[in-house]
Amino acid sequence: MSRVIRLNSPPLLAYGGVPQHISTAGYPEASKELIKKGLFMKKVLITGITGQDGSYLAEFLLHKGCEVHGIIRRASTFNTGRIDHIYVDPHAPKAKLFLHYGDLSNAEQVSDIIYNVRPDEIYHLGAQSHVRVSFDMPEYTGNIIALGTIRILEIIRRSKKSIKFYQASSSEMFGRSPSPQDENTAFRPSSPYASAKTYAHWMVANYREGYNTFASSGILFNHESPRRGETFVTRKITKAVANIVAGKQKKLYLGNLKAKRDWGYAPEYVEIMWKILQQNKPGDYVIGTGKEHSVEEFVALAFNYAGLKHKKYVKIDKNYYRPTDVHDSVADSSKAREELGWQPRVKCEELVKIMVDADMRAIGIKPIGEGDKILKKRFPKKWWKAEHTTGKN
Ligand code: NDP
Ligand code: GDR
Repeated sequence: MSRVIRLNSPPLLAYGGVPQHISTAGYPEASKELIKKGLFMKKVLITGITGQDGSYLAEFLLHKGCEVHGIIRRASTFNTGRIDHIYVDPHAPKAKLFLHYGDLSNAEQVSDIIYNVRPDEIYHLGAQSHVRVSFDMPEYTGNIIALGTIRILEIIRRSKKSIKFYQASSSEMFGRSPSPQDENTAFRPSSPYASAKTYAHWMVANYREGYNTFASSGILFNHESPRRGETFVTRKITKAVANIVAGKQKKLYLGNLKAKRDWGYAPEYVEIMWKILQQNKPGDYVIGTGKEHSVEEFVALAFNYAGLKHKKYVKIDKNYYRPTDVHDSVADSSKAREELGWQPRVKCEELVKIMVDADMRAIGIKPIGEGDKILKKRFPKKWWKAEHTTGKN
């Protein structure tokens, strides 16, 4: 069924209405900040708000004084653990965060949400984001990542409102192209996930060139945090270390230890997403630290930090291998450095400590504490309130 989206018509109040007041609920920095930066009541929509990046981004944009809307999926168990600490009842006069049920597989639903919210900016982070899982579910992964992106781009194109669009592109699109990789490196995707992201990435470029859509892509390299999903390798490792110290786990089963990745710290990466959309012109930006480590090095760093010898605990399970894997991956972020002032503050060795400390705290044992010190030193004006998925600090 075709549907005409008239974003210039008055907003519908189907979702409890859009409050027309300013609130800085829990974010006292926001009022000064939003006046200074001219972000007065900017309305943003985030797909994937319940994920690692979406949760940090929501917190960052609230801190910036925006009214934040997010799309969540209906689930039989709670899937809002990463944003519970910023959620307030939408009826509360100070509410600035609003959640809407939707799924990226359903264009009509997504268009209804965009029509109702009338956002100034859309941050499109929703995805089946697990590369290994994409080999098991290639069609679903393509539907959500590739077609899900097209669905939103089409809604923007048909609307009468100018909406800036951010696409969560991935270093996985480079696949086996030699490192370091920049905006001109050829894409050689080597998984269903990477192929779907590449399709979406090129469609974003098409809409930018063909329809003048303000659509930008951040080609982000791996970024991690205590809020990282527990089946991604870094979090799987840091959680295992905490569990082993607590006597709750005996072994850690992993796949390819030789693969290398450029691992950064997630809160820094969501700050740059925002910055990408504040530029005068849309474009593509490669974002990473420029340093790589193997999975085995990450393992050794995490176990050593806790005073453990990793070889005693780590076992290989071939089931975690992928039919094709990316062997190494290093960003050349020169363009972002020059145009956006990108300068990552957290090194991989420090990231490991931040994550192990958070996992220790989460299971109720005393953290070693170096990670906490790194956070204090690097982020004196820290804008996020919870380190961990559960919101516990
Ligand atoms: P997560 O897996 O943590 O979060 C993915 C989000 O997408 C979740 O909110 C999830 O909802 C939502 N989602 C999944 N499927 C659907 C669907 N069918 N409809 C609506 N929402 C859906 O990913 P990250 O936060 O780590 O990554 C954010 C984005 O950035 C992703 O697009 C990812 O591919 C990309 N990316 C990530 C990098 C990284 O290192 N983290 C690097 C480069 C790109 P639910 O909570 O219900 O599952
Ligand atoms: P990646 O992250 O595939 O780079 O995608 P992941 O942490 O899943 O894998 C990194 C590397 O570790 C190897 N590995 C294992 N991986 C997992 N998940 N589990 C294991 O037990 C294991 N053992 C070894 C993998 O083979 C791989 O080489 C992430 C996601 O966030 C994507 O959405 C994003 O686009 C890219 O980063 C950039």
